[in-house]
Amino acid sequence: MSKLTTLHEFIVAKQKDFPFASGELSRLLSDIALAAKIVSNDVRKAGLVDHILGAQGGQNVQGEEQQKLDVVADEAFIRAFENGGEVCGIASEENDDYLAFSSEAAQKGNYVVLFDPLDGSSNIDVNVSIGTIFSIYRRISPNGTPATLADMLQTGDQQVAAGYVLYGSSTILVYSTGKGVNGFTLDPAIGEFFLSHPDMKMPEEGRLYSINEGNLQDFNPTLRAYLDYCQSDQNQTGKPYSGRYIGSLVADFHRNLIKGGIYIYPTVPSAPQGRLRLLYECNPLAFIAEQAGGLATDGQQRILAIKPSQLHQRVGFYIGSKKMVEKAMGN
Ligand code: AFP
Repeated sequence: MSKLTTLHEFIVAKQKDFPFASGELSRLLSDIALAAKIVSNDVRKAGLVDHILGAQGGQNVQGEEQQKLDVVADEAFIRAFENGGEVCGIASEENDDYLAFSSEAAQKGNYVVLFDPLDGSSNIDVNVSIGTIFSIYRRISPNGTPATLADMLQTGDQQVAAGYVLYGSSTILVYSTGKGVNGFTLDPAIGEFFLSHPDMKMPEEGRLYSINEGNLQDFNPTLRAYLDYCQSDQNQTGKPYSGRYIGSLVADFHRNLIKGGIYIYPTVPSAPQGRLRLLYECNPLAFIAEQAGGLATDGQQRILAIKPSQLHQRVGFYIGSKKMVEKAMGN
């Protein structure tokens, strides 16, 4: 039997690859894995809690008010970061403003984390895959002081690590520290992540396209022409591509990463800046995509080169197999 590699073993073995090999980033990644296990456990119970145990006026079995799962996930990750000692502040999809941790220990942390605790949360009630997305930067404010907005508003190219957790038919954690992409599947029986997808590469070409075609009338002519190409037999495969849209970015991205494909959420009149958030949805996935040989743009420029001006900034998003993204942009 070949030896299994746990996430912890893998993180420790790769520690020397990090630009600042003090063990801090390793511990932070382990904190993320711990929070992911807690959230995975909550997600697995969501249907039970919402529809059976909590059917009485939104209360749980102890008579306490049920919290929404995205709030539960947000709190689990914040707790892990605040207690870990490596993170001085966070920004999350769930909170209007960023959070600078107040404890002396946390202010000595060298990292900030930006994350979406539960993306695709409108899918929870219908038992469809959802995910957590995270992005890690070194702080630029002085160590020992509270985290600042400038720590949060760094360009995606400055990320030191990024990743996601997909709560699907199994729970998988995929991350990169800028030296390739690796995926780890959770064994729920023993609560351990094992290396299941080493050195992930995104195929240069694919035949899956993921887009909300309900917005078709609002797409720009270049994008409409690309969709015509996808649906015709004039593309490089000689037959129409397959449309696949889960409406859960992490799940759509993960499938396309493995099989080859493109996910597009363009700017449209109902979302003139785009729908997805630059800092904690697009940047981390763009980092993973590029590390796996794929490409991510806003339709014009690389996502990772965009200088953010706001915490919850939205952008158009084209991500996936390199040649497909280039073609969709009209190149
Ligand atoms: P929710 O978290 O509100 O479900 O949004 C999910 C999401 O951010 C992303 O995961 C989907 O790909 C995208 O929005 C779906 O948006 P549309 O419903 O407009 O297609």
